[in-house]
Amino acid sequence: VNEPLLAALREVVGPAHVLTEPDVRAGYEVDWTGRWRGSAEAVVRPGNVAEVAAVLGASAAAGVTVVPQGGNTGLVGGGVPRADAVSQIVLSLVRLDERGRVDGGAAQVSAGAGVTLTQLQAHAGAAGLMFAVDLTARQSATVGGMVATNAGGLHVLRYGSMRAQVVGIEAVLADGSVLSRMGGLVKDNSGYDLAGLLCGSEGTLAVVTGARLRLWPRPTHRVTALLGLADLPGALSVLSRLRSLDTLEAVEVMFDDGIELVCAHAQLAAPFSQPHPCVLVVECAGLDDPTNDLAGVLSGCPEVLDTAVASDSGGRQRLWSWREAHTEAVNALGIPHKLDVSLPAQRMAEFEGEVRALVTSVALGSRLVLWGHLGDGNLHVNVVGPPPDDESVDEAVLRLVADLGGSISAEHGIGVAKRRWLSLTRSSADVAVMTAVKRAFDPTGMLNPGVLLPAGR
Ligand code: S2G
Ligand code: ZN
Repeated sequence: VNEPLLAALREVVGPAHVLTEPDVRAGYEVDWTGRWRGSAEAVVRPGNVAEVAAVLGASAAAGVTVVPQGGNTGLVGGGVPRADAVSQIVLSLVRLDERGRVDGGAAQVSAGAGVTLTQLQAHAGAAGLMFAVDLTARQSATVGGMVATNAGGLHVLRYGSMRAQVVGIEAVLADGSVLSRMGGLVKDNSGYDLAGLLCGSEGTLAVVTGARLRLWPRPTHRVTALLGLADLPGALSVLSRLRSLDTLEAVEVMFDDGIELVCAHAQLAAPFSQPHPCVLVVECAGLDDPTNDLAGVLSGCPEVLDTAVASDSGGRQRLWSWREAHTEAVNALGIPHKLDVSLPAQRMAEFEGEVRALVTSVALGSRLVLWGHLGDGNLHVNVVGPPPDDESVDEAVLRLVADLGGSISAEHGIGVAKRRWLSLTRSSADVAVMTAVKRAFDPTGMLNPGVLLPAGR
């Protein structure tokens, strides 16, 4: 144990916020799926930006590395201690949970890195506005982690990912200096887009401590439809027609085997009187009731075999329940190999067929569950069966995705999980530039080493 470091950290944040007991640290040291874990000298919880800077200073002086952590809902091992690191601390941002006053005139709000998505959504709602990013981990996911991973979620097709919501950012650099660009200027072309660069940087360039975020008009009408279809090609043709609706906010896809698993795990009744191979969750929202517009488009879609529609909040929640329960149902089966991939629209149907055959041949007897954000060309490929350290199925699926012109990580980021396959999606020129940027921000490699960039960068 590095007593001088612990003493210095206690000096900065107070003894109560330097957690060293193994059972107290445990929840911070393992990821949500149980696949990624490591051991930290301590979990440190600074209460403000100055303390974050001082923690980084003490860490640099002691030569330990730092794993920044928000809500610990990440899925690629990027927010928990590395399994193979010798001296590292977890820097938890949860105490930076300040919410600024909502600026209705600019439709913006400042939020600390530790503010949860649910808290932010409620804060914006109370001011009659809406924060646009929504994802199933909303109770725990925090603003800082969502910025660091450029989180996507359920509304990307209408509002974009987290980067599109970030107007400004506050972050502490490895040398303890503070980058503060929270003024909320919508137009500021005075040089490199540092806020945009830190979105998706996964804790490797700086520690995000706050963000200035865009808010949107809060729709007064919302309608959800569950659609039963025969296959993915049918779902894709319905999607193309749905895109004519300017109120379209979500088009999520599920398959019958995933729905069956979810019904068993979450004790849910089946969504329709008979199972359908492919099911879409479609949601439209606006300042007028979009139900008739949606019904109009669907009436022109012969591919739709079954429909359930709701516009009241309880009814909508019920129609979302099968989609929202996928992650937990898969986690309950065992430690999943989670591949979060995106495909060009015209390759999506081909990919579905090939990935099912591929997983059967590479990991016979394993369980494959597919679901995702069809509107973004993003599928979550989850395989339960192979032990965590047997990554043959991960490699096979990611190579198939790359062959079809897709990305090995659509929204979850690279983290530790996908690092070895970065070159499938990024050119050597990309990696060289990203490495140069990393070196410029974090010359000693103190910030989240082992994440995103190839070893030794
Ligand atoms: C989703 C959540 C995490 C997972 O359901 O949209 O991004 O299980 C996922 O892949
Ligand atoms: Zn997702």
